[in-house]
Amino acid sequence: MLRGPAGAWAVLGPLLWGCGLALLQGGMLYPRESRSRERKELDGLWSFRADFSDNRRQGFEQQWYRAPLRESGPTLDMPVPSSFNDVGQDGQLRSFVGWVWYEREITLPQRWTEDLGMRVVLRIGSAHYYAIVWVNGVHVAEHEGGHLPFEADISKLVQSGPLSSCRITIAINNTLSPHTLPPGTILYKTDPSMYPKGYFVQNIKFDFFNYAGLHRTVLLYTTPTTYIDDITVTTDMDQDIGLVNYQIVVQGSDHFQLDVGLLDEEGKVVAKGAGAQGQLQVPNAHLWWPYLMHEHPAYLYSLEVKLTAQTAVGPVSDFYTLPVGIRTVAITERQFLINGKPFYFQGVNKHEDADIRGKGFDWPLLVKDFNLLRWLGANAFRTSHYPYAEEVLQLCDRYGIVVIDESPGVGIKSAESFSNVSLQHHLEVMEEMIRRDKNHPAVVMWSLANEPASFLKPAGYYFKTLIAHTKALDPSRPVTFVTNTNYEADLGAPYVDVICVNSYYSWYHDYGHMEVIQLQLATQFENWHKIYQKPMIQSEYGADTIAGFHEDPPLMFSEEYQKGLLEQYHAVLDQKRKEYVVGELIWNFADFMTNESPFRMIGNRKGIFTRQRQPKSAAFLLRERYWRLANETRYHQSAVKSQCVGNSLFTV
Ligand code: GCB
Repeated sequence: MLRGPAGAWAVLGPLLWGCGLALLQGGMLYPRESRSRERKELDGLWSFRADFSDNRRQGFEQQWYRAPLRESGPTLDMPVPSSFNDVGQDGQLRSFVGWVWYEREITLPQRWTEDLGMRVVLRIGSAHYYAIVWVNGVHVAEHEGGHLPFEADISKLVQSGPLSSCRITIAINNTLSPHTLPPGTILYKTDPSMYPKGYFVQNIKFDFFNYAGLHRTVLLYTTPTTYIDDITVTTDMDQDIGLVNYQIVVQGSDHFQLDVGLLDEEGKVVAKGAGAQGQLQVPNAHLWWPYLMHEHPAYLYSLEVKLTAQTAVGPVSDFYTLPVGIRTVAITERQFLINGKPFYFQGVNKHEDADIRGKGFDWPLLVKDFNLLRWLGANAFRTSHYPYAEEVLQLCDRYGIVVIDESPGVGIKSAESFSNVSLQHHLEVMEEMIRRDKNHPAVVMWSLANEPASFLKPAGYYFKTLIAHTKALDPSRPVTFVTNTNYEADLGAPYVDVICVNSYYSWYHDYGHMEVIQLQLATQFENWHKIYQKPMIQSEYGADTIAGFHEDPPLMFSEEYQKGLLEQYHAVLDQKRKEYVVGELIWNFADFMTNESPFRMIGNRKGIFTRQRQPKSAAFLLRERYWRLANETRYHQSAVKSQCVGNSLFTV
């Protein structure tokens, strides 16, 4: 959401939020280079300062954006992308709540500042949580929400006169309120015998560290002033003819022509069209199949869009290429169908989380994670508990890893967080999320929230409205939210397409008693299914495990206990997947950082991999299971074979 001027925030201070509904304008196409578009990444070292003043408002009072940051006080070097929390040696910065300031001076190519037919756009991939942006001291954008991109057209600013450099200042506030997503509260501790004056803490109801900063790439890109603003693609099948429906939005001129071509992986044009919307037909289409479901999974076509426009400065062309996977998604009472075939989610829940960089995007980490997923035989993950970087979804498209795309609706626990103010913000977040992720074939379902207090009275209206809105924005995908509410008390469940349930039997209760898991899990499934004849996913289960701790017979926190617990779950899942259970997602792919608490030993240890991505015993167990499940379908044989070289266990 883009907002008005920054003044109000300076007055309200760091710890208050308001969430008015702004109408979402414009597209959010991933910035790709093309014959008409350039991009300049601004990753690297930025100048940085946290505003430690009592009211956290000194930066606004002294207008730090007006002049280079170094002129208003000392600065630190801060890497982008990265969370600011873990790169330093200062414990106060690690847990800082309030405004931090980032600044980068850049030199623009001369053409960008002189060519009035060029549009220069500043794009921020993710700034957690609230961000205000200035260019050369001029306010250009504000955005609420830490996991989705926002942009500002800065052409006028950079083309207004001779310019030697361009200064970008971004103030970011990680304060959460009952109406933010995720929600949080600021608690002032006022007992003078225990706390110094003004002492406060930020309370959250979710179990991951509230990392903050510029978490994803900041970049500049260009388009012509008449440009392709948005493309929406949906796909279908008619016998063996693939149908690609497209809709294109152009900005900058009403007099234009659009030509589209669909290219196969060999670069051959397989269909052509013209105009702002239409349907392309692809005879004998290669479908986009999930990993291990077909010998050639994740087939991607390229939709090449060419815009030609007449403008005051003459004819202009813009080019944009979008990867397209042709696939269908549907559900029955007992199945989740991809391309008409039953699909079983055998996968993980993840986090964007790693040592030092926190939630900062990192290519080596990403590639490692995808290699591990494929080694594991996982075909799916949930973006618990917020939308991940666009590059993550691009890799899912390329590798056939199916995604349940989750909004940052985690920790919605109080009645206040179900209020209309919160709901309006959540509606907007879904708009932003769908606008960004709608064209990814890998995304097969939207998840609106994780473990909300969906037994509270306002939850019924909240989820009914939110789900209807999401379906109106995207009628092509099922919608869910992930629950841990009792099946009889859940007021949101009637509106979801797939029931996703988290449970921690023999972990958060019946400690150490793995013998009760099978009974409790079977009862859980049966109870839900009795009321709602809908497909179900075990969306979380797991046990904290310290890598290298061994106890036999198994004790909690040992590798043996994690394995044993998983095996108990699997025994029931193996029965129920023959009925209506359509997936299992382990909690969690890797250990991750949390707030400090006596319940967490340097973070959450439920990973089957450590935070450094080394396997615990459970990873081998799950690997054996997932490859065995894959072996049960007949579509994947050659993929399984190629993965099995040198591994007799999985030879088919
Ligand atoms: C859950 C939450 C997840 C936690 C997990 C745990 O139910 O959805 O965010 O990390 O339990 O380990 O407690």
